[in-house]
This record gives sequence, C-alpha cells and structure tokens, in this order.
Amino acid sequence: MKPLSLLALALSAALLVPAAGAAGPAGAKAYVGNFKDDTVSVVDTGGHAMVATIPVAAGPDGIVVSRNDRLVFVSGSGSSSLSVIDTATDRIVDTIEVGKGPQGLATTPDGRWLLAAINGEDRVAFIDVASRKVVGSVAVPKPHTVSISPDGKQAYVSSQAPGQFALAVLDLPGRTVAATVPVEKTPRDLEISPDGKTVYVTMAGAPMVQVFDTATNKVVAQIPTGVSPHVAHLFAGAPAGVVVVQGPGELMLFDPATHAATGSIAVGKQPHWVDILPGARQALVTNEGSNNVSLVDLGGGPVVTIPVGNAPRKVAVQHRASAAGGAKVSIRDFAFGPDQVAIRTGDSVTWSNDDGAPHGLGFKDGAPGTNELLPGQSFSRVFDKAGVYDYVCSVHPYMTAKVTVSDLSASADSLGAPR
Ligand SMILES: [Cu+2]
Repeated sequence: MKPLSLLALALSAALLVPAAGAAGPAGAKAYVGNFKDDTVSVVDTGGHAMVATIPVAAGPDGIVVSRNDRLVFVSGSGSSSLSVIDTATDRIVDTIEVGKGPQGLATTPDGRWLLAAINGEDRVAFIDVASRKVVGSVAVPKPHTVSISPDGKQAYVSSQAPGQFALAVLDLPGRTVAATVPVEKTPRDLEISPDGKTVYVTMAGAPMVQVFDTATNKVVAQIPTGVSPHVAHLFAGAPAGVVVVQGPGELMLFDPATHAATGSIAVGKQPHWVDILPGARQALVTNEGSNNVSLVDLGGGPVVTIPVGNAPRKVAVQHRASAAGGAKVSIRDFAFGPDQVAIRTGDSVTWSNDDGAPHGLGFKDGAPGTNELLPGQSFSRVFDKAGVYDYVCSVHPYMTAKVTVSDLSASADSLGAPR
C-alpha cells in the first residue's frame, strides 16, 4: 500500500467506530463536584470506577447534565463562572461568566434553558444553553437551589436571606416571581415531583421533609427523618422517594403516596446529594465526609463504594446509559435493516456493514457521511435536531432509508417516564 492511501485510510478511520467492544464507560457517567479540590470526578457507574478528574471553577457547587447528555454545567460558588464540560472528551470546553457566587443549577425539560442561582447577587440567571449566554435575570434574595416543574413553566428556588427565608416561585415564560412562600427555617433544598404536584423541602435544623402542594403552596404532609436531612427527591420512575440524611449517613426511602418511611440504606459519612441512574433502580449518593460515593440499589442490593476527590458534594448522572445508545442499523444483502429507525434528539445511530461488499452513507441534509464503509466497519452520527433524515448508500444509491428524530421535550421523558 502506498503511503498516500495509508493516510487516506487513517483519515477515514477517524470517522469510524468499532462495531463492537468499543472502549469507554460501561454505563452512564456521573459527574461529582469535589468542593475542596476544585475538581469534578467522572465516575463510570457501570464499571464502578473513577475514570477522570477535571479542574473546574473554585468551589464546585451546582452540577447538571444537559438534557441531551452532551454537556455538564458546574457552578463555581467561589467564583463568578460556570465551567462547561464536554462529556465526549471530559474536558472543559467553555466558561460562562454569570455573576458572583453561583450555586444551584437546573435545566428546563426542553433542554433550552439553564437556570443558575446567583447567590452573591440576589438573582436567578437565565442562560440560553445553545449560545451559552446569560439572557436575563429574576431578583431572588440569596438563592440557593432551583427545581423546575415538568411542564417547564415554573421554578421553585430556595431563598436563604436571613429573616426572610422563603420558597420563591418563578414564572418561567414571564421571567417573574409568581409567589413567595415564607418558611420558618433556612431552606436547604427543594425538589418538584415528576407529576409536578408536590415539592419536597428540607430545612436546616428540622429533622423532617416538608411536603408542599404546588397548587396551594401549603404544607400537606411532613416526613420525619433522622438528624439533618439534606435532599428529598422523588425521581421519575423510581420505586420510592429518597432522602439523604447527613447525621446517620443514610439514604432513607419513603412511599410517595402515604409519605411513610419504608426503609433506609447506610451510605458513607456526611452524605450530601443524590442522583438517579438511567432505569431509576439505582442511585448515586455523594459522601462529603468520607471522600467517596455510594452506588445504592433502591431494591436493597449491595452498596458499592467508589473513591472520588476531596469533599464531594453535588452529583449529576447522565440521563441515558450510553451516549452511543440510540439505534443500530445493519447493512446486509444490499439493504439497510431496519430501513426506518426512530430516535430522540441527542441520540446516535450506528450503522455496521455486515455485508460482503463495501457500502457507504450519504445524508440528504448534507451532513458528512462516508463513501467507504468496508465489511466489518461501522459509522455513527449524533442527531441533535428533530426531523426526518433521508439517506442512501453512496455506493449503491438505490439503497434508501431514513431516521426519524423526535424532540426530547415532546417525549414522555419529561412526564415521569423512567429516564
Ligand atoms: Cu451499498
């Protein structure tokens, strides 16, 4: 083989991915903010190991994974910026200046907006995810954490100004404060239920979870807990609600219908935060006092402990088990099988040439394909925009097929289906 063709082969190989046995995480990746290290630990929840450490803005506090799983936003509470991590490379790709002391973060179900509690400037910032620019703010005294309703229309914000502790209810389309609900003690966290009807609130010095009805903003129940509950959350599709209880170092489980405690699972020291894994059967809890995370089976299986950095606080897990999930198409007998696949925005399609002859991929929208997909090779494309994508084999144009991409926000994902 001539050197030139070797180079051409190497260039085309850069676009190709192995058909099977690809290296990389076995499960969704979790991003853990280490408060005292100014780093984020990346944990492979399938392989039970820390796979990367990423320096971020000082005092990592809020963390969210974008709805399409491609980016992670981390607020530096000791800075004035958010660090943006690309999940494909686990490197910082951007820094967004948002104002002094950013804390809690949340994204809208359609993935378009990121809300950031700018604690040092008494406002909640609205960030356009596509342009990564702050486009507006709503005044809220000492905002700490943010939770967005499943319909994307409201946000609840814990407001920690001394003497005026409250839950601020924001109207998102109007970018206004719709209501201010006074509470007796410092609100620590609040989380809206998947049906949007309930908010679970924890407060400093109160060994209970207060359950608010979002229709009336009144307390309708209290769930007694051990000392220092930090976060109470009912994740979509999960078999039980969970409460991270710092004093005893446990994840308490509760029945969302009766608000009764149904069990508890021991985790590490001074647990801080929790997120759910895809499938909603396992949760990941950060242990600030023991510098590790606990992977907890909500059905009561063994707890796996994974070391991370110094003082892990917030954690966010990717919404899907694998970035290369999506759909698979096999090329066989001079045809695409199946010739129609349906995926969601952010998903990928992987084509493998399982035929005896070379094929290719030509996309009608002009996106790069390949003219040389040899037997045994495969090719992947990520689809970020909803639509119908027709394609052909670039070697045999009579081979036609299509990919239908629907918007994540229009799917059941935001309405309580397991994510
Ligand atoms: Cu072909």
